[in-house]
Amino acid sequence: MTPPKSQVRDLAIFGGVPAFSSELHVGRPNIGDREALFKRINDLLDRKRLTNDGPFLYEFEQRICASTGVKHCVAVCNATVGLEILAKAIGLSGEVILPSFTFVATAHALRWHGITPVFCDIDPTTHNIDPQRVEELITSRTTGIIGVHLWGRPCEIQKLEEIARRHNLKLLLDAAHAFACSHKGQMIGGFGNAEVFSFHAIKFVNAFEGGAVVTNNDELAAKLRLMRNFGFAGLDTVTSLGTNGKMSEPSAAMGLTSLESLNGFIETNRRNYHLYKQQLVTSPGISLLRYQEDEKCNYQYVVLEIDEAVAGIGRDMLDEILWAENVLSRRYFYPGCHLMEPYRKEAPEARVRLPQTERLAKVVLCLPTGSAIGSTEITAICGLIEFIVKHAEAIRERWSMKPVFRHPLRTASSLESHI
Ligand code: T4K
Repeated sequence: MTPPKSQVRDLAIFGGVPAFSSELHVGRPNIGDREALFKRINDLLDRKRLTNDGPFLYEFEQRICASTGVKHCVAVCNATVGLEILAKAIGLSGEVILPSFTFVATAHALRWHGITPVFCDIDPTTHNIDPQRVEELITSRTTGIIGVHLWGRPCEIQKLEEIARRHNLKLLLDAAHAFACSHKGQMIGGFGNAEVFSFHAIKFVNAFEGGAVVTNNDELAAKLRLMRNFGFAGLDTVTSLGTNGKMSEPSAAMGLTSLESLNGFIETNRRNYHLYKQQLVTSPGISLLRYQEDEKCNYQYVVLEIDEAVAGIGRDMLDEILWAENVLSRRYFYPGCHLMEPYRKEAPEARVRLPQTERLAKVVLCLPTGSAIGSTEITAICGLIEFIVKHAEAIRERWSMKPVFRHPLRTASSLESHI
């Protein structure tokens, strides 16, 4: 790490030495107890059971059921396939209402089946789907609603349940971010008709790649299990359409090992979050998204909102400066699904009803957290942000003179403005 900047020209974007000699990522995976993982890998190799309903898969599913209090867990190869299988198993068709401010997988899982995602605006304070707007979008073709617990903060479940009940719609919850979080004292997992977790590498609990559909509905769970395995109900009996959504034994082994470190991962995230919270107060115009700390939360995202009018610098400029310093911040979930293909071309009119989504997508920035960073890095990142905000005017004046900086991970298209 280099000493703190004293002048604007010390910023790496203007040719100075980057604050960090190696890159800090938002999604550096948490790695639990390697010995425990290696032991499991050895076991599965000795057993020669690599996938297809192995003992680690079974144990992983049992652990998820125990920790969420949900009756059934159907572990899958990733959450996107989990959402796809669930959409099919529960009979979604026609139109389904969901937020645009989410990872594109939520929408793609529907569109993959020929279902039309109807994007709904969000509540700017919660970043979650706005139930008031949902009802306006219901038509005779609507069959369901997908709420997303963005950043692990539960969406307005009761209001969505009530709307779904009144209109006879299915309610699915994309809980990709919300494993180990609770809502009104109840663990996420048992709400709606079913919920879907992600255990992708960058999630705080990972199975390399992985996901799980959880539900209290026996019939739905049985359907999901069949669909995950090509529809096989016996060695050579196929009773329904299916796909290959299975979680492999190495993934389940990693998932189990991650679960054993769950409390440690959450504690690290919580500590990181509070450090950011304490230290960002000296940067006006930079606000940190709050968690409801009287509920269980996993603190896995450090989410900023940049108020350009106050900070003197916009989100994209801040992002570019941080990348030059080797802080690889992320503009999740810019620009919003409705401005990604195929949705952008298929439903250009959606923009009109998504003002909050479009505003938020331009101001949100996620910072690195997890076990790959600690207090030294966080203090340096916060110091850097404070410096940038303090010198915002001088930075803006100098901006047109900066050398062209393009990180290899940032292609021209990732930098272009979609709006
Ligand atoms: N619903 C929601 C709301 C979601 O957020 C997601 C996924 C899904 C559904 C679908 O879940 P899965 O089907 O994936 O289970 C990532 C993840 O791929 C994705 O799982 C996640 N959400 C989304 C928010 O982020 P990218 O495009 O940001 O990943 P990438 O490759 O740029 O990685 C992020 C950073 O992490 C990089 O700076 C590099 C670092 N990294 C990444 C990996 C994979 C590592 O250091 N090591 C690694 O192994 O999408």
